[in-house]
Amino acid sequence: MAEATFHFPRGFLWGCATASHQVEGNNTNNNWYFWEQAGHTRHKSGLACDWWGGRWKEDMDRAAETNQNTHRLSIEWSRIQPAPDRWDEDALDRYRGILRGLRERGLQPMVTLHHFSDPLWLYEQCGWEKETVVPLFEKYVRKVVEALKEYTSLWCTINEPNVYALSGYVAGDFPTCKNGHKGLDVATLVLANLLRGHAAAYRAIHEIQKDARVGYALHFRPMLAARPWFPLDALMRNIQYRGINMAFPSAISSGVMKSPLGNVRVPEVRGLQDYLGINYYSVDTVTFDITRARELFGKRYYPAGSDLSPSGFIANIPNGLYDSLHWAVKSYPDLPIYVTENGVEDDRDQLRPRYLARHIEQLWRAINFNWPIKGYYHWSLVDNFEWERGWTQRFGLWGLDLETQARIRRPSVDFYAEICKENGISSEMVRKYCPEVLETLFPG
Ligand code: IFM
Repeated sequence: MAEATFHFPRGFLWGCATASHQVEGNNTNNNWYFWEQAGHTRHKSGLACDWWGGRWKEDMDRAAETNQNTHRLSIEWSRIQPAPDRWDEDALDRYRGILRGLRERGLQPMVTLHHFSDPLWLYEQCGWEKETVVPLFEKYVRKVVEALKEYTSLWCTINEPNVYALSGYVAGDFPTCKNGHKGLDVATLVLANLLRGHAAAYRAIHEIQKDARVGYALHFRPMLAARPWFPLDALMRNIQYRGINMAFPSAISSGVMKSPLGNVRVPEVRGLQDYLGINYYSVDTVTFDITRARELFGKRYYPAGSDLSPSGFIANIPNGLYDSLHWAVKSYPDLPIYVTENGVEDDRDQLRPRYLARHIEQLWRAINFNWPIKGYYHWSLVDNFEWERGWTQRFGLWGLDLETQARIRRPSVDFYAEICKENGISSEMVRKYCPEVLETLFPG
């Protein structure tokens, strides 16, 4: 077979994504810390990857030495504003140092302002359930952007608002207000406030920094009806699809948030995004299930025979990435798109190389239609704290030994390093790291 390479456009961004609570360690002043202490998570975050203790430096060395040219990280609100009336200038300095460190290593920062964690004081006031959160979030955003604007103009206001609202208020896996508020009605309220927060942040950032590019990261789940000919499966698929995927996109397109409980007007958010971030992991199959009242009678699952990650959390369905990007470009023609997360939990690195290869191929397919896709962030660089699932899932290119903080170089480190260096993926690489999919990617 002749060797071949799928090339990416010049200047394409290749990196990894992380989030403050998942990597920093010793984060003891937010809702997740409280949730962990109350015993709602499989493990505690503890030292995590010890970035706050300084290990971000060695990890950013790793990213740079393996040819990455960008990194997406998040700022921990509870560190910047430990109490409603107090800013922590040292914490801001620390983040300035981190972003400077990224720049010195040739890594363009994408900075997320909210990634699932809220300061404890906000949590105690039932945070995003109340519209009063909006000016508070805006104030925090202004403080951060003023402090960090020297180092980046690429901002992500809120990570996966749909996951934040639904995992908390519907599934009960994420911390909700201390009084235990739950239900789709509260989730809808929270989503509307997150939209208002996004709008306020978008305007504030642009006021401070004229050339800012501001967007958010949407966890997007393509969905299929289990039996497309069966009206109840098709209906459930549509309800789940709308409920999970469409709150933010519908509101940003039209000023009206569509939810399974009806429409909510959020006119101030209309048109407010400079790019769309897509977090893609897998595709759900949906069937009608009379026992799932809380999920509006829709059961989401992976069909038997799927290529599953070790805990069954993710199925390797690469064309779902293409479909997600297709949806994005149809919804917002010409808007730049970033794949702000994509990856798989796999402590033994058996699935990850072929997951990576096949998703990069789908990305390349999409780029060949001239869709304006600007970068790809792998989730994640090093194993990090996986929320309610604790340390049971290992998403890192690098493994983490929790006892010693040693990083373990998985084969995917070198595979991704070759992809970033080549700015493409070649048949030689695939033969070396995941020969089982060589014929799929490079037939003949
Ligand atoms: O770890 C999470 C991340 O915080 C948000 N997106 C999905 C990842 C994997 O579960």
